[in-house]
Amino acid sequence: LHFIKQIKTRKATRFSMQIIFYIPEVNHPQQWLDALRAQLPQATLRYWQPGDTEPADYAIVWAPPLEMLQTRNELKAIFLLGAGADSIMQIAAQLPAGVPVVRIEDAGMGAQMAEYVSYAVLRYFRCFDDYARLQAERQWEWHRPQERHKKDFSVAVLGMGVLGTHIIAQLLQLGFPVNGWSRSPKQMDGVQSFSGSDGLRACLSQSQVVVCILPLTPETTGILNRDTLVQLPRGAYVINVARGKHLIENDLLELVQSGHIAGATLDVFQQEPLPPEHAFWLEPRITVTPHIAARSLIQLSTAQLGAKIRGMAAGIAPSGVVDFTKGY
Ligand code: NDP
Ligand code: OXD
Repeated sequence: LHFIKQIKTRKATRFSMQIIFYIPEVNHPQQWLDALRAQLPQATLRYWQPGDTEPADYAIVWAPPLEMLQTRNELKAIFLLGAGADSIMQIAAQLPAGVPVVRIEDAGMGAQMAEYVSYAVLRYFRCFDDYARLQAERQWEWHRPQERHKKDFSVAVLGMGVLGTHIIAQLLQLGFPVNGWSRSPKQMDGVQSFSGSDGLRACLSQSQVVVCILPLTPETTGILNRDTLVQLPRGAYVINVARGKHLIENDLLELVQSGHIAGATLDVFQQEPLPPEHAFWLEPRITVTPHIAARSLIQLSTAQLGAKIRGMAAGIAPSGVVDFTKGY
């Protein structure tokens, strides 16, 4: 009987799905592991430690050490715990060839992004940033530039993918005209669609706010720079919720100081955490948040991962596979 049990256990171990998992300690790995185990009770999940070369079917990762993935040709997929694939793309050449990389799609991030951006746009439209400064000076002052009408306060949304679409829907609901820019032209009700570099110029020149929600790729790195930002009308605003490397920070600072850009709300930076000596901290027209525009939510993200992995095990290809040629 003991012998039969042993064979059964061995078989179960051999045939059970093996998943290796890694996120940096600060991101609470245990909470993620517990939620993933609830989603995938049939799987054997382990937190990857240096030196672990035991086989695995899937890897679920955020900011993984290269050593974890480099030689794992046996993987059926690498799942990211976030929407952006830029950091994994940086090590793409060293990843096992042919293993798909799958990112999180929405899973509650769309709603968070829409809230963050709407809040910032309303703040600028209603001049709440000016009132905050006036309060600091104890000034009771009606600040009325000219009357502002939403129809004259267009928002350019760079990136019309999963998250950009949520932002656009919310802005339209609030009554702001939206100009969208994407690689391929889009048909979206109520949105003027632009693409290409001429399209970017046209899109910016008719927008009072620019929102960046692009993936970081070689083509989009540094896309918010002096040349593009001066295409916005004087007094426009910048919101970056994508990646810090989209923005040339000194160019923005100079344009804010010259008055061409009236204010900026930035969630992402060239260097994170933003160094204490960075000029953005002390510039009253720049609002800084610590990369929180949209967090990967544990319950919704693990539910999505569980569904995709169960689907793959049943032969269904997952959505959200990163296109290595496009870089996102
Ligand atoms: P998607 O891949 O769904 O959408 C990307 C969009 O960008 C698409 O519309 C795409 O065009 C467009 N695009 C890509 N390259 C270009 C280009 N060269 N020129 C014009 N348009 C381009 O991504 P998501 O919406 O899911 O996420 C976007 C980014 O948001 C992530 O990559 C990540 O960096 C960032 N992010 C930031 C977070 C934060 O908290 N700050 C949280 C989560 C994500 P097309 O439709 O034609 O393919
Ligand atoms: C992401 C992020 O890409 O959190 O998901 O920035």
